[in-house]
Amino acid sequence: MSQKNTRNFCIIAHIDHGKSTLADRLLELTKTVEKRKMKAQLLDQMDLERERGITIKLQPARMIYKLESPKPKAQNPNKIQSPKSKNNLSLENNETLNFELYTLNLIDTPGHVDFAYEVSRSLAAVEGAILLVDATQGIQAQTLANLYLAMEQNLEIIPVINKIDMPNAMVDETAKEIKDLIGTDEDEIIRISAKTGENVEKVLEEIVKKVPAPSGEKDKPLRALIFDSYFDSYKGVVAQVRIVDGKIKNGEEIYFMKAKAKSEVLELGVMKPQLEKTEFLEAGDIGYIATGLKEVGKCRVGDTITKISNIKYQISNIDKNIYDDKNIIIKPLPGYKEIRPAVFASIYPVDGDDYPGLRDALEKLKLNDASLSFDPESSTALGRGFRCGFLGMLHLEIVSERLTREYDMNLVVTTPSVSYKIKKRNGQEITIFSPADMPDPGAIEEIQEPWAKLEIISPKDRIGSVMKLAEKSRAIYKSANYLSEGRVVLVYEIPLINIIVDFYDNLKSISSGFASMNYELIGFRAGDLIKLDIIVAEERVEAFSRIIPREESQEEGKRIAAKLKDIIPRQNFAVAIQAAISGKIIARETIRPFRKDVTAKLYGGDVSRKRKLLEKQKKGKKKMKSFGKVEIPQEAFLSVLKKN
Ligand SMILES: Nc1nc2c(ncn2[C@@H]2O[C@H](COP(=O)(O)OP(=O)(O)OP(=O)(O)O)[C@@H](O)[C@H]2O)c(=O)[nH]1
Ligand SMILES: [Mg+2]
Repeated sequence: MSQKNTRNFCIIAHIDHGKSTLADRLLELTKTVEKRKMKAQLLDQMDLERERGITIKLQPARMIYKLESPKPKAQNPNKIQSPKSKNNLSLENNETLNFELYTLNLIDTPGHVDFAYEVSRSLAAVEGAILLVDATQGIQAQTLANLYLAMEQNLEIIPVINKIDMPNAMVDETAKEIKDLIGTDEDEIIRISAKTGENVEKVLEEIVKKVPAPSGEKDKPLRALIFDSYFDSYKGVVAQVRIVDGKIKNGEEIYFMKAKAKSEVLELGVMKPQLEKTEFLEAGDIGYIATGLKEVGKCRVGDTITKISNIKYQISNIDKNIYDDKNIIIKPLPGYKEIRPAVFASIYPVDGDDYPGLRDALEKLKLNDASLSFDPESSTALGRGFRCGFLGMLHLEIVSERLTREYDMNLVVTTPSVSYKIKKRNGQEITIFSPADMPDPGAIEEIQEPWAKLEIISPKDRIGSVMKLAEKSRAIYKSANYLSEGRVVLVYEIPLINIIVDFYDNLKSISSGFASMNYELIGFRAGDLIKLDIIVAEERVEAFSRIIPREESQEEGKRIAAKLKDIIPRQNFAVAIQAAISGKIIARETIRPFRKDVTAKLYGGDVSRKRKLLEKQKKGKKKMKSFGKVEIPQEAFLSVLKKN
């Protein structure tokens, strides 16, 4: 289909405002998915997404839309001037039939702040964005954050109010909030129910009318932006691309401009959302290119794919010194900003032999999750593993789940931490990603921790509790502004460590779900921080060590010791749990001995049955890792962070 009849757009919103549900209705209206194959949030294709009811990955889908109303005059300025040609006649016929076909490329995006990188990459592949706002919630923190991202990309914004079918929908109030925010006329804002389908057709019409057609040129050398990728054991690396300029066909040789890697098009096509092969992709299209590459490191999101033939041409022309024609020289696309992880944790295989498998799994997972970072490390207690960087706690949880499910890994994930900058007395400056790496306190001049700017949107009547929560979390108040009559945007600066664990949960509970938050890193600041060690059965467990404010250390030490007493299973000897600072014990708990003998009830002498049961018991324990004499379950590492 012609580029002029193509529209590329994504749906952005705060978490749970109905993006994927709206995508369902669009797929239905355009008959992209057969009715019998339709299911709720169809574009959430990963098991994890379906189980949790949240979108984790961006997901493109291509639709063909038949616009049945007559073409608006402004869209067809040539009509009057152009002579009556055959072509024109057929156009006229078309108009009497009253429809025109459009290719719509939709990208559904996640709403959770931990997956914001998926949103920003989607935005770079499109010309427009549907800004969806839940009428029962109004504008929320990620509505603002994602809107600003879209505005930075100069996208056409189409505001839509969702969930108008709900009895507690505040449609007019929400319209007013949107008007105040982006200046659109209130009656231009489309009001829909993505659930019942009411008014959804209008959204499609508006996309065709308002979102500009892609502007790239087919005749220029190929430039395709990689916005996502994954590994397929048959097709190798599959890149999801937006073709910015040029055209690409099956079998052509391609070149990754930043990675400087060569490959060949094994197959290409579009996502509907399932893959559908096509003959070619050209400027304006969103599709996939299967490259056959097995080395996953060669394909990175943000890279530009071009054709080898273009590069050869380019090089030979540079050699001949005739590179004045700007159409010949191919510049790689700007790509994406490097993403900065906020949370770090180490991942180790329970069985040391699985280390190469874990490395392979992480590399493949990174292909599909560009915000994941990892570096090899080793520890005396845990062996060889990886220090990984994540965008937040949910991201960490999802990554370890995916490694377990998709790659069959049995893992230990250490207690998450932020990074710290340490100035030593000898003038040296280091960055550490785990409290275990903290130098001796005597050698430290200053410790700096990351801070964030925190934006909270809260109902007016909950501001008191929100402020109390912020105060308790070392936050510094900056400003408060009314978003509407009943709601306020509070801005704080806060140490990152204080928001990554359970701040969001606490905020939700004190506001009955009505407050929301967003944060961005603003840099490192010095603090009065110390390292708290945890000693289990005389053995210091580095994976539990934490860096915390000195004033909280007594209380934290006690809390963690008590918590671990509940989580670590009883052993057949007494286990002491101690919290210590610089070797000085500040809290102590004891786990009483006990061994659950599963064979006790098997009196009689069936040895093989007895052995089988013991084997089974051993297997059940596999998720645990031995630290000295004691086996510690995986969940302990995360739960020491959580306050309740
Ligand atoms: N009553 C009603 N419920 C809706 C409507 N749209 C979505 N929902 C419900 O809202 C919940 C969240 O919908 P999703 O489509 O998963 O929301 P989302 O924005 O894709 O969520 P994330 O991708 O995780 O950010 C689901 O339970 C939907 O059934 C609507 O128009 N009316
Ligand atoms: Mg979704």
